Amino acid sequence: MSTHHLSTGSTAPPLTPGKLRFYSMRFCPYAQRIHLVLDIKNIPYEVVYINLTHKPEWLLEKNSLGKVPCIELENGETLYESLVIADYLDEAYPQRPLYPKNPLQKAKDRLLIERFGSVITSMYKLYRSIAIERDAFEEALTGLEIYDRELAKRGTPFFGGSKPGMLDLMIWPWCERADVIRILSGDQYIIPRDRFLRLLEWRSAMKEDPSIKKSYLEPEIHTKYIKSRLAGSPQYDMLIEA
Ligand SMILES: N[C@@H](CCC(=O)N[C@@H](CS)C(=O)NCC(=O)O)C(=O)O
Repeated sequence: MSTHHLSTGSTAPPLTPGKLRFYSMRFCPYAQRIHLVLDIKNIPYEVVYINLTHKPEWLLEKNSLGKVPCIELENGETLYESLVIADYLDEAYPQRPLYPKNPLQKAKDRLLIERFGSVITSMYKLYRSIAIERDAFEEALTGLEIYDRELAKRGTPFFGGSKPGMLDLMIWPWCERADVIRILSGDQYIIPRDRFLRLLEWRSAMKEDPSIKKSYLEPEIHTKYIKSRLAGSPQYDMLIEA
């Protein structure tokens, strides 16, 4: 499969028998959630990358919202919305279960996945323009506090215990990108170590996991992509052109 992002006027590549099809965009954090689940569970899949500025006409047939991530099954059925896809994959491919077995613990993990939405909102405010606001940074840090406390409470290196679980994977893409704001706007946007000791240790441990390494990109690369987006022409194919 080509790593080039397909755009308007392209034709949808035919499905490969026995392979799950995943429509993605290399820099989309929601799509990364799905790469992480597929990689950690070792599910065979093929990726079709989508240019989201000049979308292929056929994308709307796969996802009427015109967004990635989206998956297509062998029978042509499609599913979209990262959290829905992630839960589907975890149930449909039972190897390496990602949620705790205990229903209450599972519900609590889901709650923390839902609540991470407010951190995502604050982070997007930061990236909306290069002239960022200190308030949005503080807001993002405040949103992250419950995750640091939760790690302390669990006393394990990952939210999932000794290995990353669904909660780890669903919040990771934004944590991988957390240093972008420092690179864009300076050292006053360093995440304070004394306030986020556990979360920063968790981040170091996450980076070492072989499945997480598969989709990992350095913050400098994310920054380059985000700058291109802020300038009005996202460089989707930046990695293959480099
Ligand atoms: N709630 C969706 C969000 C997905 C999303 O916003 N994807 C962006 C790329 S990062 C997208 O496809 N944007 C294209 C558009 O909105 O037209 C999910 O969780 O999957």
